[in-house]
Amino acid sequence: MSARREWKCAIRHCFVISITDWRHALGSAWPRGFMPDATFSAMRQSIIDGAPDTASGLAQQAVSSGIAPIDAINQGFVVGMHDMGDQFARGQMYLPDMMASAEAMRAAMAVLDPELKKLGTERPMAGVVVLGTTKGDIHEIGKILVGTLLTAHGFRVHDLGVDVAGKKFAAKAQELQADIVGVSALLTTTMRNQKSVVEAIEKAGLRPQVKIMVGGAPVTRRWAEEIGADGYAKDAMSAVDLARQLMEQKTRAAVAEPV
Ligand code: B12
Repeated sequence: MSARREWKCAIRHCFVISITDWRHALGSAWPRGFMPDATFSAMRQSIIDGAPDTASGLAQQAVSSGIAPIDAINQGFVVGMHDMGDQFARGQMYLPDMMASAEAMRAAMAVLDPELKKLGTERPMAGVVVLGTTKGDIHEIGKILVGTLLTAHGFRVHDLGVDVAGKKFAAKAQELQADIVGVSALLTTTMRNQKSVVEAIEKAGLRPQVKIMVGGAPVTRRWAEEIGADGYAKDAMSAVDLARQLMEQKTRAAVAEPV
């Protein structure tokens, strides 16, 4: 980390601590479930600073204050990831900075992930999803978030990880008799490999029973249509809605054509 960034980081750390102290000083003066904008800004900043301890502390603070984990993620930490990406694109941040930000995001998720998953424990099984990031691509944060929210909403998710070839998606979908395959891509170069996944699933003869959804920052609805996927979702919450719609389509098709 550059000296300038380290210095900025130290000042911000004091600011975050003082926000936390205020929260304690005010005690119950803040209603449970309320989180001031300054805390969301501090979450965002902890990602830009690549500060895992601060990110983890703020995530814990959100949990103990009764904040919906998804709000902490979407209104705080993910905003930081997007800002980080913009600064990287403008040449104001470099690869090590981006890696530090990813580390901070992981620290926050380590606290928030179990909280999100708790929501799904008492739900009936909604469907089986095989999830992964395409070949050549190692971005995983968004995909993990999608998997967590699907799990929280009753889906059984098998995450194949990153840099996954089409054949591997197809083999796992066959083995688990998956309902849905979800393919993530964060690079304009690797989103092409989403098409290879569609082709591998077709080649394995699984297309009639397996729905395919795609996502990731450069992916669009139009791209999904172009490669023959069944749907696209822009974020993790929309991915849950999409997965539910795809399950409904599967059920309707099964009723229309009984075996
Ligand atoms: C963190 C990060 C990294 C980390 C990844 C760490 C990790 N463990 O994941 C590291 C440092 C490793 C990295 C490496 C690189 N990165 Co990078 N990275 C990012 C960054 C800053 C954030 C990505 C992220 O986590 N976002 C937060 C999550 C929550 O959002 P998300 O991923 O978009 O996911 C959401 C939706 O897209 C959707 N979604 C995602 N997946 C799926 C799947 C399905 C099925 C569905 C339905 C929905 C869905 O839901 C998610 C949750 O809401 C982005 C910038 C950006 N704005 O995206 C650049 C970015 C993606 N990286 C970029 C680049 C160039 C690279 C490198 C090539 C850099 C280099 N020179 O080496 C390498 C590539 C390595 C590789 N082969 O994959 C560029 C890509 C440019 C392009 N157009 O192709 C970006 C856009 C930065 C930029 N502005 O230039 N990167």
